[in-house]
Amino acid sequence: MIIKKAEFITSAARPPQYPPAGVKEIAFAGRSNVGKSSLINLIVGRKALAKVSSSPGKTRTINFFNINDEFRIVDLPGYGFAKVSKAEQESWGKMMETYLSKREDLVSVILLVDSRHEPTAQDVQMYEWLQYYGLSGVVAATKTDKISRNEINKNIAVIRKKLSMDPDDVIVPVSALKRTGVEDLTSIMDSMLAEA
Ligand SMILES: Nc1nc2c(ncn2[C@@H]2O[C@H](COP(=O)(O)OP(=O)(O)OP(=O)(O)O)[C@@H](O)[C@H]2O)c(=O)[nH]1
Ligand SMILES: [Mg+2]
Repeated sequence: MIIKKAEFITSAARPPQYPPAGVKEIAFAGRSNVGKSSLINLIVGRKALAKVSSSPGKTRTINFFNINDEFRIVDLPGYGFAKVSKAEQESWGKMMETYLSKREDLVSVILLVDSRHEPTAQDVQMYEWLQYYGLSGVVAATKTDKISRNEINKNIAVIRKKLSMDPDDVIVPVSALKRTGVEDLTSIMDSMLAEA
């Protein structure tokens, strides 16, 4: 995958605000602060295309990006952010469920989990949910720059177990800081788009 063009299209909460249908989409999901927006920026080679913040909860709506006029990358708002009200959690749930279950152009979802920690109950729930809808493409284990190579291998085994992944389900270690894992991920994205 060679990124020649990457641009923000729009930010949406409800289907009428989504960009027009008919273009394949790959979405990035995961806990708030896990590194979704940073990874998207790394993939597209733009420092600040998707907004990144040191405080969790930066991405609150569904953000659509046009890539090469060929497909879209979709940055989803994160879950598990403690400082949100019950009402906000509910509206997040509705927004996510509507997009993930009804969007026909959605080819696959890349689920990000933190390579340092055991997946949370919400990570497990999200992975099961994606599998149920046939959307679970690949898991990316983020922020691997923060741990040693040994720990990465050990933690990946834990993540696989906790998410009940099959041996042929793929998990890609990535670091937006060290810029590693991107080629593995983009070649998987190429296959997702080719097979869709
Ligand atoms: N060390 C390190 N820090 C990272 C990495 N990826 C992201 N971060 C940092 O983690 C924080 C959160 O990153 P974001 O990309 O905004 O995370 P997000 O998943 O989009 O978060 P929400 O929008 O709140 O859902 C920022 O301070 C990033 O700089 C990484 O690979 N390594
Ligand atoms: Mg974000």
